[in-house]
Amino acid sequence: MQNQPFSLMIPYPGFRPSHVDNHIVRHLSDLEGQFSNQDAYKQMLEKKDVVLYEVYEIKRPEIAGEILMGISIVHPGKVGDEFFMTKGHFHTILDTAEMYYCLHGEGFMVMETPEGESAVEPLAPGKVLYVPPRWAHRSVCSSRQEDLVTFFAYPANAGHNYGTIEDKGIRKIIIERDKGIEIKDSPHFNEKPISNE
Ligand code: PAN
Ligand code: ZN
Repeated sequence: MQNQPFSLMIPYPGFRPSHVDNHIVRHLSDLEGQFSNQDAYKQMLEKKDVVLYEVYEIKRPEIAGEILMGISIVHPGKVGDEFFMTKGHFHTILDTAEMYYCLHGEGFMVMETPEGESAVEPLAPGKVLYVPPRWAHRSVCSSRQEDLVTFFAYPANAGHNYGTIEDKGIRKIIIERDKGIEIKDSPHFNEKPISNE
């Protein structure tokens, strides 16, 4: 791994970085139990295990002092009324922040602390979002046709804790009904994982 200064391009309109070390592709099946309408989830999964989002990572040593960065692309779509989203996580080292810069699309960052505070911040091109230490974060794409594309950077030793959200869910959900886009309390927060049977 180089220890000289380096640069890369994030070309418009594809947004795939010119240098990528790791391409993560997450499917519907990776978010089992996370969408509130489990019947809609099952029906959709029976048809096709669609790709919900992709992450292009630029690797660095996962040690204090380094920064990890990359591009996250959440595709448009819904499970029932609920928009496609990332798994969402706390950082394993809770006291680590993250910054996001929205490059394309429309969406939201859904955030919460272990103490139960929650926040939902709209994302649009040009917006920089600072996720402070201790706040879990999940990106949601709310466009009908366009990907939500964000650039992110965070301390390389942060680590990811997915288990808390997998087990308890997250407090706020983003849905679309006749009235338009709504931010709602999740009906399933803090329940046991929703069974898929
Ligand atoms: C981002 C996220 C990325 C995918 O790099 O990892 O948006 O979301 P999930 O990790 O929740 O699947 C980040 O927040 N890293 O810390
Ligand atoms: Zn993170």
